[in-house]
Parts: sequence; structure tokens; C-alpha cells
Amino acid sequence: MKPRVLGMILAGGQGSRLAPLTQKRSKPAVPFGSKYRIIDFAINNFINSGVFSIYVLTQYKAQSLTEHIQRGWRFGTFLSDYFITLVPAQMYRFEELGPVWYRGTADAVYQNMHLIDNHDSDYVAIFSGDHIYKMNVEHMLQHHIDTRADLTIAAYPMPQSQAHQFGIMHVDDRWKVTDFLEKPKDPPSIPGQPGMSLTSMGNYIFSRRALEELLETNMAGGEEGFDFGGDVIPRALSDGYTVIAYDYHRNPVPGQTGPNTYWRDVGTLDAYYAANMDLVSVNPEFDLYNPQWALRTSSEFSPPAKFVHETEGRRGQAFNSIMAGGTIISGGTVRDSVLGRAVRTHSYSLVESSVLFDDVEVGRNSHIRNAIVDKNVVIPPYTKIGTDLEEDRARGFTITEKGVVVVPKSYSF
Ligand code: ADQ
Ligand code: ADP
Repeated sequence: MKPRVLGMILAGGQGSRLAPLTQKRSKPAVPFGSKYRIIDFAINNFINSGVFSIYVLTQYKAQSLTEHIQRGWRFGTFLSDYFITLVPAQMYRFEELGPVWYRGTADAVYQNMHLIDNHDSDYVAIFSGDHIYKMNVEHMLQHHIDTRADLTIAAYPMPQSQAHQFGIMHVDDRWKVTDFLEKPKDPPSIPGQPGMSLTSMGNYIFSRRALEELLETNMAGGEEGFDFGGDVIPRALSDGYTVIAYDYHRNPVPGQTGPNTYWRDVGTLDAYYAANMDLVSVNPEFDLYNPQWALRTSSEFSPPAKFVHETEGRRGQAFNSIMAGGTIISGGTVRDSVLGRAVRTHSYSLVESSVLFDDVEVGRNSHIRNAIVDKNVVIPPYTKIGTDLEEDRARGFTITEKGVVVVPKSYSF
């Protein structure tokens, strides 16, 4: 019999370093790559790996995420094991814990243990909803089963200089985890690979019994111990559970040649912008077009994108760019840019190296460069964004360390 696997996606992250994009939505709900939301990549990893029972645990400013999932992510209605269901914090343990929302990632699962009982899972795959990557979860599960692990943690080798923002693992020569440090100041290097640290991707597969035992013992204390990285994983090690690191690099998805080298946290505006720009480069590191690893998203209706070329002076054209349905390049030039749905650009405008979310309108003769423009912004004619950063700052826009200008949602000029 096939093992029963329950997928849980942690989607409550605030993503404060992505503000203003996260002012009105959680990080997993932030639009990415024209028509996707960040959470779509985690969902696709599950369904492309045959995990069709999925709970999405939400908390912070979840309305946008809720609508995205409800609108577009639906399986059939008559197979009860095929579902993507949102699980907001709703105090299921009120009698024991009193009025508390999710106090951390492990607590989000702890407060919903009844879902694991109802599903009668053998294994629970608890994945972060915050990252852009492709991962074969079936392969990771097989590894978990083969190594008789209680807990398997997806691992990504990363330059030591960036590793302080992550959980770091020490492993033995068979990739058994011997130590786990959550966000250490001086991350240790991988033996034999100086300059690199073995990072936790925040993706875990637990055998059900180990998960239940660990959460029960870990949550019993009451005041703290609510996160997987800081609390539950160190506890698993000190209590003698078998914790195995799964080598993400060595396990590419079907249809991909070469090792898996792409995993992006997109936790800062500059990282988010760079990951979008990668998609419109001539040879992107992240491939949206692998038919063996389909990247689905909310399938909202939209009419086809259109390019209008009225006269020579008013030609609508785009180079090295992607855009979604309903967008009309009604004159003007778009280059090296990512455009969402129902964007309008007008004659003599120029959009360069920018990310425009759904429903942005670019007026005649406007020039937008090195910018991220959130939804529902109408840019009047003759406006420049990204040219004079002092002026942009004075308008209240966020300017990143690398000089990318971010225009907040529904900004009015
Ligand atoms: P962080 O990313 O710092 O480190 P955290 O902010 O807890 O951990 O977020 C992990 C995931 O849980 C994210 O997908 C987030 O959206 C979600 N989340 C956060 N709080 C939540 C809550 N209360 N309810 C539901 N979901 C919530 C973690 C690990 C590190 C690891 C990195 C990898 O702790 O060890 O290296 O992820 O990015
Ligand atoms: P997104 O910009 O992420 O696509 P939407 O514009 O579709 O989000 O909004 C999603 C939901 O969030 C809507 O139901 C909307 O009413 C709600 N919403 C957005 N901004 C706010 C806000 N400031 N206060 C309350 N609800 C909001």
C-alpha cells in the first residue's frame, strides 16, 4: 500500500523585509513572475510529487492568500483525499491553551493535530510557503523511508557569509544530522567544503509518531518552544530521534538537466527583484517552461495579451519580457520586465527592468525603470520613476539598497 502523506504548507509568514509588498498581504501571497504567487511553487512541488492532501496554515493578513487559493486552486469534488484547504488560526486548543493564535511554526501544526488524526497520515510533510524552487517531495519521502528517519530535513549548501539567516546543520558522512543551530552568528562550514554551510530549507518530513511525540513534549512547557528551527529540531536531536539531511542539490526534478542549484528565499526586496529579473534573462536559472514539472497557478479567466502597433511612432513592443493575460501593450516599449495581468502601457512610454503587478497602467510618455509597481497603480502621462531617486523618495516610495524603487499598492499620484 502507498504510504499516506499529508502536506502542510506554513504560510503565516509576515515577510516584513518585503514591505511595502507585504503591507496588506502575507509573504506567500506576494505576486511573483507575472501570474504566480510565491506560495504556488510550494503547492506545485506537492502536487507534482503526488501529494494531493494539502493544508495551508495561515495567520498573518491572510485575505489575499485565501482568495488566491479559493479562486484558483481546487481539485475535484468527489475524491475526499484530494484537497487544498486553508487552515487559519482558530484556537482549536482553547480549553488547554486559552486564547492564543499560532505562536510559531511548530505551534501552528500542534494546534491542528486533529487534522493529522483525521487524515490518518503515515508521514507529514511540513513545508515552508516562502520560497521559489522545484523539489521532488516523493524522492525526499523515499529517502526518509529508506533511511528509517524520524525526521528528514531538506538541505541546501550555501555560502557561509549568508548562512546566519538560516538553520544550519552538522552532518556525519552519511548525512545523519548531529547538530542543528538556528540562525547562528558564526555558521560552521561543511567538513571538506570550506566557505559553505549546510542550510535547512525549512522543509521537513516527519514520521507521524515522532511528530506527535515531539510536539506533545515540546509544547508541554508552555512559555516557549514553538518553532521547528529553534526548538523542535534541537529537541529531536537531544531526545535521540533519527534526523537525516536530504541533499536537495543532488536530486533534480524530472525534465531538468544538471543538479538542483536553484532555491531562493526572496526575503528582501532586492532578492525578490533579482529573482524576477532572472526570469526575463535570456537564459534564466529558474525554468518556468519544463513540461515535466508544470507550474500551475490560480486559473483566473483573462483574455489574451495584445500588442498594438498603430503607426511607426506608436508601436507597442516588448523584448526579453513576460506578461500575463489581459495585458495590452498599446504603444510604447517594454524591455527586461515582468508584467502581470491586465497591465496597460500607452504610446511613447518606456518600461525597463521593472516588475509591474496586475492592473498597473502606464501613461503616455512615462518612463519606468528599475521599479516594482504594486497592484492598481495608475501612472499618469509624463511620469518618471527610477530616474531621480530623490524625487521618488519624496513621493514616499521605498528605495532598496540596490536602488530599486517600490511603488505601493493603489498609490495615487
Ligand atoms: P524562518 O524563515 O526565519 O526560518 P519562520 O519565519 O518561522 O522561519 O518561517 C517559516 C515558514 O513558516 C514560512 O513559510 C512562514 O511563512 C511560515 N510561518 C511563520 N510563522 C507562522 C505561523 N505563526 N503560522 C503559520 N505559518 C508560519 C525557517 C527555519 C530555518 C530555515 C529557514 C529556511 O526556522 O531553520 O533555515 O526557515 O528559510
Ligand atoms: P492582492 O493585492 O494580494 O491581490 P486583493 O487586492 O485581491 O489582494 O485583496 C485581497 C483581499 O484583501 C480583498 O478581499 C480585500 O478586501 C482585502 N484587503 C486588501 N487590502 C485590505 C486592507 N487594507 N484592509 C482590509 N482588507 C484588505
